[in-house]
Amino acid sequence: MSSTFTVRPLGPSLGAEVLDLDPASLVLPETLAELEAALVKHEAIVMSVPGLRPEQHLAIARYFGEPEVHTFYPNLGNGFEQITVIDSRQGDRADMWHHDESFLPSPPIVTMTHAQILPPCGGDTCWISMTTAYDRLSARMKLYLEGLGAWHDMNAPMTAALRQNVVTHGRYVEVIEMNRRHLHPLVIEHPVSGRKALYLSPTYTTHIDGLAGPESDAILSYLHAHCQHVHFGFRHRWRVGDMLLWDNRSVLHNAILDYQPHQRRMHRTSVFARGASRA
Ligand SMILES: O=C(O)CCC(=O)C(=O)O
Repeated sequence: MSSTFTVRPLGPSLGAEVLDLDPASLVLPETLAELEAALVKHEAIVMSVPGLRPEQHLAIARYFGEPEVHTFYPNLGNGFEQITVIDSRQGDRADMWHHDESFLPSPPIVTMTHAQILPPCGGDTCWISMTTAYDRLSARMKLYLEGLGAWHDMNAPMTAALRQNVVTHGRYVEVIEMNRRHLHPLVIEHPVSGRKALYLSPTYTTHIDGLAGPESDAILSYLHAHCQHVHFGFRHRWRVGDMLLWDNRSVLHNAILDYQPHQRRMHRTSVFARGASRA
C-alpha cells in the first residue's frame, strides 16, 4: 500500500513531522493506522491541520482508544466534553515533566493537542524519549531496576502548587480528597513496539516501593538527571493549527511557561486503552 503522507524526523531520539497529508484523508482508517505506526516509531508526531474541527479531533482520538473527559480542566462542552481546554487565561499550565495522569492505574496511552492561540514567542513544549533513556542506562543499572516499582501520586504536585500560590486552597482540597496514587513498575514495556521505557517523573513519582528513603531519593535523583540528556529530547515551537500527538507510554513532556502575560490556548484530548481500568 502506498503511503498517504511523508514523515520527517525532527529530533535525535524522538519527534517527527507529518508532511503532505491530504486533510480530506485525515480521519480515514488507513491514514489513522499509518499515523499510529508513525507515532509508535517516533513517539511524538506533529502535523499542520489549521482547519481541524472538533468532530475530526474526536474521530482521531476514538481511533486510538477511549477519549477521556478530564476531571478538573474545563472542556468544549456541547457534545465535545472530551476536548479539554488548557488556556493560560484561566490559569491553566503544565510546566512540569510528567506522563499524563500516571497516578491512575491505567494512565492515558496517547494525548493529542491542537494549538488554538499562541503567544508571540515562547510556549514551546518539550518531550523526553524514555525508551532511549532506558536504552542508554548501564547494564548494571538496568539490572538494579528490574522488578522495582515506584509510587505516582497526584498530591505531590498539588502540594507544590499550593506552596507556590498557583492553586486555590479550595481546588487543592478537592484534588487531595480524590487521593489518587498508584504503584507502577519503574521500567515498562511498550505493548506495541516491545521497547522498554523508564516510567517515572519528578512531578508524580514520590518514592521507590520497598527501599529506604535516602536510597530511593538517590536513585530517583540519578534517573531524573539521566533523563535530561540532551540527546533524548525534542522541543517543538508551535504554529497555530499544529496537532501534536504523543505516546504517553514512551515519553515525558513539559510545557514551558515563558510567555506570560500572553495567552496560550490548547485543545487537547487524552485517550485510555480500550477497556482499561479507571478506578
Ligand atoms: O500545553 C502543552 O503543550 C502540553 C500540556 C500538557 O502537559 C498536557 O496536555 O498534558
